[in-house]
Amino acid sequence: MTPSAHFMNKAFEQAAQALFLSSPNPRVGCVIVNDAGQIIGQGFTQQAGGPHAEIMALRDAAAKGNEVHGATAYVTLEPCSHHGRTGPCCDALVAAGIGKVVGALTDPNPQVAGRGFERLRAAGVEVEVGPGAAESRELNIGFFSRMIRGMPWVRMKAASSLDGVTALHNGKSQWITSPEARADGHAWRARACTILTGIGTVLEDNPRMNVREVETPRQPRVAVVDSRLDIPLGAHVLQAPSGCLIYTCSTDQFKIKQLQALGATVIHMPNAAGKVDLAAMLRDLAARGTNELHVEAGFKLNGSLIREGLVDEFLLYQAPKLLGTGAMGIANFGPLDDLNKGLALELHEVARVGPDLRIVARVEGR
Ligand code: AOF
Ligand code: ZN
Repeated sequence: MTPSAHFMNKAFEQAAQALFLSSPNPRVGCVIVNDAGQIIGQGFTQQAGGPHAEIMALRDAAAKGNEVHGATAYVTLEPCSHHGRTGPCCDALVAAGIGKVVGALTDPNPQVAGRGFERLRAAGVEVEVGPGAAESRELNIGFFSRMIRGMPWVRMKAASSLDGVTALHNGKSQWITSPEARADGHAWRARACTILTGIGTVLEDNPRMNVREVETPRQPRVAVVDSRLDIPLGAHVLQAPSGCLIYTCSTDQFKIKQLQALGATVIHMPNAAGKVDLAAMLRDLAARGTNELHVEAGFKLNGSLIREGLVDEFLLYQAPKLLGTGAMGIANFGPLDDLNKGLALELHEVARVGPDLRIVARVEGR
C-alpha cells in the first residue's frame, strides 16, 4: 500500500465515526501527517452546524501541541470553500500553514464542486486528488444522491421468510426474523436521515420508528404517507425526537392544526390521482436534508414506491424458514406477465446476521 493510501484509510476510519452523527452533512474524516510520517491530528465531521473534519483535526493537533506547518492533510472529501453553517475549511487549512492536501474526491455540493481544491492551489498548497474516491462516494451515497439528483438514496428494508413471505394469510407477521436481525436493522435506521412509513403500518403496529437497539447520538426524523390524515393523535411516530413529517392530500384544517400543535409538519402533496405524489415527496425530503431515506413500510406503500421506480436499494432480512402459500410478499406490485418486466437488482452485499440472511441489493443502474 502506498503511504497515501495508508493515511487515506486512516482518514476513513475517522469518517466512519460520523456514520450516525453528521446528517445531513457528509461523513468526512481527516488526518494530518508530519514529515516524519506521524499522525499529529485527526477528526471527523460533527453534527449539523458543528465543525467539519478538517477543523476537528486542526484542533486536535493544536490541543496536543503539534506543529502543523508544512504537514499533509488527508481528507476523505474535498475541503469546503463556502460559508455554510460553518466557515470554509480550505481557508482554515491555508491559515494553519498546511503544505499539502490529499483529498479523496471532489465535493458534489454545487457551492463547493472543485472550488475547495482550486482555492488551496491558488494559496500555494500542493493538492492531490485520490485515492479513496469510490469509498468516499459509497460512504456518502445519500449525500451524493441528494446533491446530484435532488433525491434521497431510497433504501427499502423488509424482513421475510426465505420464500419471501412477510405475513401469513391471517395477517400474523411478528417476529419472522431474529433479535440479531432486528438489532442490525436499527443500525441501518441510525445511519438514515429520515425513516419513512405508511399510515397502514402506523394504524396496525403503532411503531416508534426510532433507534433503540444501538447507541446513537442522533435520532432520524420520521415521515408518514397518510393521504386522508387518518393518523391518531396518540400515534408514537408523532413523538419522534427529530420531528414527524406527514405527507397528505387532506385539507382538513382542524386535524392539521391538531397535528401541528403536537409538533408535526403537515405537507400537502397530492398528485392528479388524489394520492400522495411520492416522487414530489422524495424531492421535498431531499430539500429538507434527507440523504439516506430508510423505508420501513407495508405491502402497499412498498409496492407503490417500487412501481414508480423510486427505490434504489433493498435491505432484505430473510429467516431460514418457509411460510408457504396464501401469504403476503414484501410489496404489492405485479402480477407480471413477462419475466423481463421484473425489477432487476444487483447483489451488493450478502451477510449472515445471527441465524438470518441479510441481502443488500441495488436496482440495476443506480
Ligand atoms: C468539509 N469537511 O467534514 C464536511 C464537509 O453548513 P456547513 O458549513 O456545515 O457545510 C455543509 C457542507 O460542507 C456540506 O453540504 C458539504 O458540501 C460540506 N461538507 N466539508 O470540508 C467536512 N462534512
Ligand atoms: Zn468544511
